[in-house]
Amino acid sequence: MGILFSKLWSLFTNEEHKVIIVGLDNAGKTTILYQFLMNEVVHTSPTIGSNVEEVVWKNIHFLMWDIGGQETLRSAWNTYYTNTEFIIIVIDSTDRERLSLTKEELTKMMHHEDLRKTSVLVFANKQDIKGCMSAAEISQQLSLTSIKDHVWHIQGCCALTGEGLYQGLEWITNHLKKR
Ligand SMILES: Nc1nc2c(ncn2[C@@H]2O[C@H](COP(=O)(O)OP(=O)(O)O)[C@@H](O)[C@H]2O)c(=O)[nH]1
Ligand SMILES: [Mg+2]
Repeated sequence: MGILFSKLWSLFTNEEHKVIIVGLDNAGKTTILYQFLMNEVVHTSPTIGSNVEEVVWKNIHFLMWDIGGQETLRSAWNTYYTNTEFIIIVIDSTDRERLSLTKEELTKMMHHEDLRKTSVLVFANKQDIKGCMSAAEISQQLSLTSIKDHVWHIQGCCALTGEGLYQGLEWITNHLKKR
C-alpha cells in the first residue's frame, strides 16, 4: 500500500528524477542532452546554468545535468552525485585509446557512497562511424557484467540522428516503474 501510494504521489506531484550525464570530453554528452530537449516539451532553467535542463518524457520529469568531461573537471563530478537516481555514461565508440579512462571513472563511481543506489545507463555513442566499437565490445571492455551492486544497461546510439537515445530513456522509465 505504501509503495503504491508513493507511486501515485510521484505521478501527481511530477516529482523530478535527477540524472547526471558524464563521460569524457567529446563523447557526445551535450549533443544527447540537446536531442532530448528538441523532442519533448521542455522548459529550461537559466538561473541554474546552461548545463542543466529539465527533460519531460512520457510525463516523467528528469533533471539532467550535463557535466564537463575534461580531465580537470572530472575530479569535480562527485559534487553532483547527491540524490542522483541515474547516471548516463556517454562513450565515444571510436575512442579506443581512452576507453580505459572511462573504465577507471566508472569504477570510482560504482564505489562512491553517494551513488550507492544509482542505476547506470551506458550510451555507446557514435555508432554511425565506420569501424567503431560495438555496444557488446564496450560492455566487455568495461567489464559491465562484473557490476553486481548497481542496475545497469548499455545502449548503442547515434546522438546526431537520435537513434537509440529513446530506447535508453525507455529503459530508465521502465526501471522507474518497477521500483
Ligand atoms: N558522427 C557522430 N558525431 C557525434 C555523435 N555525437 C556527437 N558527435 C560529435 O562529437 C563532438 C562532441 O560532441 P559533444 O556533444 O560536444 O560532446 P561532449 O564533450 O561530451 O559534450 C561534436 O562534434 C558532435 O557533433 C554521433 O553520434 N556521431
Ligand atoms: Mg559538452
